[in-house]
Amino acid sequence: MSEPTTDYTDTLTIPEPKENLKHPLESYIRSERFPHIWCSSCGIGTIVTAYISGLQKSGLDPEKVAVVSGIGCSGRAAGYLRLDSFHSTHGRALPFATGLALGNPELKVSVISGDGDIAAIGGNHFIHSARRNIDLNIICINNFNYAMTGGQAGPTTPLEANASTTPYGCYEYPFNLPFLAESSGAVYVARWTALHIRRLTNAISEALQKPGFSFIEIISPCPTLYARRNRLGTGLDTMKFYHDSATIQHGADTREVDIEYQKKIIVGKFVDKDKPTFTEARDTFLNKKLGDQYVPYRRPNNGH
Ligand SMILES: Cc1ncc(C[n+]2csc(CCOP(=O)(O)OP(=O)(O)O)c2C)c(N)n1
Ligand code: SF4
Ligand SMILES: [Mg+2]
Repeated sequence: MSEPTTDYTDTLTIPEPKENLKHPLESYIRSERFPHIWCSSCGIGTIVTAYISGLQKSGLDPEKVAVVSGIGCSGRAAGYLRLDSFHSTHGRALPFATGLALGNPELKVSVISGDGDIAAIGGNHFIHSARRNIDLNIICINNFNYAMTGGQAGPTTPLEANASTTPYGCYEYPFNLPFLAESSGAVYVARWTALHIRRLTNAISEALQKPGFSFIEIISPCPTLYARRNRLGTGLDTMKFYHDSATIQHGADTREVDIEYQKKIIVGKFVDKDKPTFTEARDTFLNKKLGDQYVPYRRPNNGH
């Protein structure tokens, strides 16, 4: 008996959009690039929506906002946002963003990228950008693994958690990212999960308006790799876990917000302080030293 054949042609045809039927966030999302690459019930899409809502709430002119990312599932966010954006090489989002922010001080520059990108290969850039208080807004999507490349253990994988490179469980101590950010010099530090959309949106709005180095860690479900390998269920099960395990503690001491495998997650706004940005510190210092001889950098007026 011959194998039954199935014609998938119909299901593979992407229907033409009906006239006037647009994505509700069309002005902020490059829907012409859809379908996107993210798996069903991944947390990244929800975070991108929160970013757009936070941007709208901040009142910033989208023409004066740019988004930079490195490589990874999270890094794809930059390409789907209808803003000036750049998908840089793995771990190098921060140097690119620094150049952009210093070259055009009128821009507010966000970096939206993964835990591996920001805290592993880009870790050195991270601590030095925070130390210098560069005017950047960092959104770190922490899914506890290098997702795009197959679920390897990364700098935030909790002890005991299973990853493709730690099949018996992770034995490397993970970073506590809010503590790393604060101790390196960040002026705004918060942590939320992909479940806390309203609070996350407010945090993004606040961070976008904050001069200096702001950092938001967002714990996000990766059902395809991290959750599957650890038998934690679907993305929805992960969200349920966040619902039951997250405790809001604004102003918590960042030394005490480590994340242990499948234990409580402390979230909230931990740090919000004022300090001169890199540019302000440079201008004040050189003005004092050089007086009238010092001419602060101004973007050349090239008609744009
Ligand atoms: C210099 C360099 N090293 C390694 C890679 C391979 N690589 C691409 S994405 C990725 C992991 C990304 O992990 P993360 O930043 O946590 O993002 P996620 O995919 O988890 O969202 C790696 C190692 C690369 N593209 N370039
Ligand atoms: S592999 Fe994980 S992080 Fe990447 S899109 Fe799929 S669910 Fe999301
Ligand atoms: Mg990751």
